[in-house]
Amino acid sequence: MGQLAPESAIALAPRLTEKAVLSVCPHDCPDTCAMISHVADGRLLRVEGNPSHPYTRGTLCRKVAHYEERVYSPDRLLYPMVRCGPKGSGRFERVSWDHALDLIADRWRTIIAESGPEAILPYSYAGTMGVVNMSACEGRLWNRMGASRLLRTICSTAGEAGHTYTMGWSGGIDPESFAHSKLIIAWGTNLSSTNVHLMPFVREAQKNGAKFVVIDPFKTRTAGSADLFLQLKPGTDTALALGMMHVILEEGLYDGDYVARYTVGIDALRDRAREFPPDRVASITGLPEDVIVDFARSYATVKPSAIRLGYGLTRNSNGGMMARAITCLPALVGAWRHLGGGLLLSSSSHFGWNRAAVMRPDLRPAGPLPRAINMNELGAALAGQQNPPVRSMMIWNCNPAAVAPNSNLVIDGLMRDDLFTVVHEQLMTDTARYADVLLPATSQMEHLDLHFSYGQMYVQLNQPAIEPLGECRPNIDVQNDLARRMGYMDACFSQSAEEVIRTALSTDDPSMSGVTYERLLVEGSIKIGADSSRGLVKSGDLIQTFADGQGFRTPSGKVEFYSEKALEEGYDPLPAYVPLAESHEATPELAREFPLNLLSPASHHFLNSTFSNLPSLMKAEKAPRIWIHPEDAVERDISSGDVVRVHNLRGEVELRAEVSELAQPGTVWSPSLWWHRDSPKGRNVNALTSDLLTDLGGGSTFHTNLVQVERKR
Ligand SMILES: Nc1nc2c(c(=O)[nH]1)N[C@H]1C(S)=C(S)[C@@H](COP(=O)(O)OP(=O)(O)OC[C@H]3O[C@@H](n4cnc5c(=O)[nH]c(N)nc54)[C@H](O)[C@@H]3O)O[C@H]1N2
Ligand SMILES: Nc1nc2c(c(=O)[nH]1)N[C@H]1C(S)=C(S)[C@@H](COP(=O)(O)OP(=O)(O)OC[C@H]3O[C@@H](n4cnc5c(=O)[nH]c(N)nc54)[C@H](O)[C@@H]3O)O[C@H]1N2
Ligand SMILES: [Mo]
Repeated sequence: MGQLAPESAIALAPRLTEKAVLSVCPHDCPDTCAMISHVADGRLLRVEGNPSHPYTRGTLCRKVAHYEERVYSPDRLLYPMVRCGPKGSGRFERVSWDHALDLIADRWRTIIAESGPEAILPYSYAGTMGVVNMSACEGRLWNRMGASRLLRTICSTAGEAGHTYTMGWSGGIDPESFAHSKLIIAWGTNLSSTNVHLMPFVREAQKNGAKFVVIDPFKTRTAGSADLFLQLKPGTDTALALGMMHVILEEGLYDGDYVARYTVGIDALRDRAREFPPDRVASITGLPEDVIVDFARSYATVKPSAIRLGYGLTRNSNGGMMARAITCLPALVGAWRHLGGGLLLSSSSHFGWNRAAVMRPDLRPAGPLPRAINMNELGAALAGQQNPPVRSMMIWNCNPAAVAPNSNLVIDGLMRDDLFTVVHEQLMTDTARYADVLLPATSQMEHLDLHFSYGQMYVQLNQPAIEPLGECRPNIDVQNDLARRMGYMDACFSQSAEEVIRTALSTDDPSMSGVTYERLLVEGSIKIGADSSRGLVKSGDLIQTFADGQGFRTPSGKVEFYSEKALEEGYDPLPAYVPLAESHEATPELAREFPLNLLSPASHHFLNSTFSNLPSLMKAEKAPRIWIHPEDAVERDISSGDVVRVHNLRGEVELRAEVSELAQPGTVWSPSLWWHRDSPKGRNVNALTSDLLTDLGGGSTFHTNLVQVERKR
């Protein structure tokens, strides 16, 4: 009694060295939160959302709120290691950095001499979204080497391609302007889980009388707070959009002046929309006819109206066309005219940073571009008769064993004995287990980086809060070191993180005017577009450019309902509805055996496969689960809590059933993403997902899968 445990004594001692550091959440999320990291005695104590940041507004999501759990996770890798057991066994022994990097460079030199540099495949995505540790590392080394190019298509390219045929680029409105809207539509996006910091702006608008509409095949958390929830059949959004256009055009509710001045192809669009009268759209989407008509009328008449277009819905075989069709709507009704009106898919192309100087495409060897491999087709690329075969991969910022579709095929590839795999990671992930050489990476708390955003309009600087754990090194340092060992002596391979950041900011693009490294050091965060023709300062400014038709970058300079460019590139020049590639309509035989449509969108407590290893968040997410409608459950004798076997021709997984009317009959919903490590039978939902590509943009189709579900006996 009375004796303090040593830890408590430390806890009571004054923390003379406690400091607060300006940080940025680096993860693949539209919010890109401004954080304050509190550090004492060289240790991260806690993080908080920066209260003075206009978009973060002092709150963090549940995942990041205890970031110290992730930084000090027992899964952290601390030293370089080489494999000492069979592939995939997870058995490694510690080596020095010099040994590991020499081994890699030697092996690559041999492969390049025998098979050429295309036999090497860099594989990365957005584990961190920093300019230094993402962007620079995607370009420089691999361009200089002439390695295979990776098409980074897993997330956003289908949406961007569809949006771009209509608008000429993927820019849109400032999310902060949503507060001024009178009608907000979350179309195929689960904002309350995936874009948490937009919700206060939605709530503010609702308080001022706005109606909030959610369009989703599943009744998500977000749908729970909607004034109107449209639970359509999956993959039918283009038909809904065309049905809305039908009503708007037939009833003369469109903005004739805006359409005449700033759009092309209205007559062709009218003809196409005529093919989609409300009764036909009702039978395609499963929505009642009167609901479709009423919704179309509200969309056309309530002003201003803002659409938040999700990347989620575009992960369907017909997802590019969904974005193409939906992006036509705001121009038709003149929504772009008003503050609080328009559409937002992504804000990333508003940031006019010096991409070429960071990525260095000019470093590529002369001659034709190296071959491209679509990251969604990794399994096939590793299995196929490629010429040359992929003999080595370096993987960083990504966990393809867990996140890529058709994971059984991916894992077969990673198991290849003749594949030399280098993984640079923070954690012992599912992918890290297949490495031949495993390198430890610093976390955001341990390195310097610069961040733009795909969901808001601020440039932000992340300053390191603590020293690197163990022997961890940032991506940029490791890649620079590898480049020099390969004999690439270009000056960029000696750049520090700060120099990369200064390079990114060295531009006269008006969106970036006034953004300097020195200011960022002090202020942490600066909104883009001080005197920009394409950016913005106040939430209204960008709108002005779309309002007077200046913001469109198509060949005609207008919103293209009819796209000559799409036609030239082999696509329908108009928005076109095509049923899902795996569906009762398109593949009736497959659907007899596998009658249920599986959607596998983002989960609330994980971020793709990040955070899925942390006990507190695993507990909150409960178990790998699947939601199934009571009708489908009764037929299969399934009750909530039962373990079910879910399978198709690609694989099988075991999940826990949630029998619930949140799902609709014929559609099941299983949020992503648990690690294979923590999934029953060692396989997560991606054992079922398709590696088919989207109609536009070569994107992923994580929601276009037919499966069968049965109770495990
Ligand atoms: N908590 C959390 N936040 C995240 C992520 C995460 O994993 N967890 N991931 C981050 C990343 S990388 C991204 S890209 C974004 C993604 O964020 P979102 O764009 O919100 O994407 P998802 O959650 O995958 O899917 C959104 C919704 O699309 C619905 N959907 C599926 N098919 C269709 C369809 O045919 N039509 C319609 N209308 N809806 C459909 C799904 O039911 C789902 O509710 O979120 C980011 N934020
Ligand atoms: N079934 C299903 N699968 C999906 C999706 C889905 O909706 N359903 N969503 C897809 C989408 S939208 C996306 S964007 C992808 C995302 O897939 P990934 O890009 O693989 O994203 P994460 O799962 O977050 O894994 C990122 C990894 O990067 C590591 N990392 C973080 N920071 C650093 C760093 O500084 N250096 C290094 N070397 N490593 C770092 C993390 O530890 C983590 O293991 O997943 C896709 N997979
Ligand atoms: Mo994503």
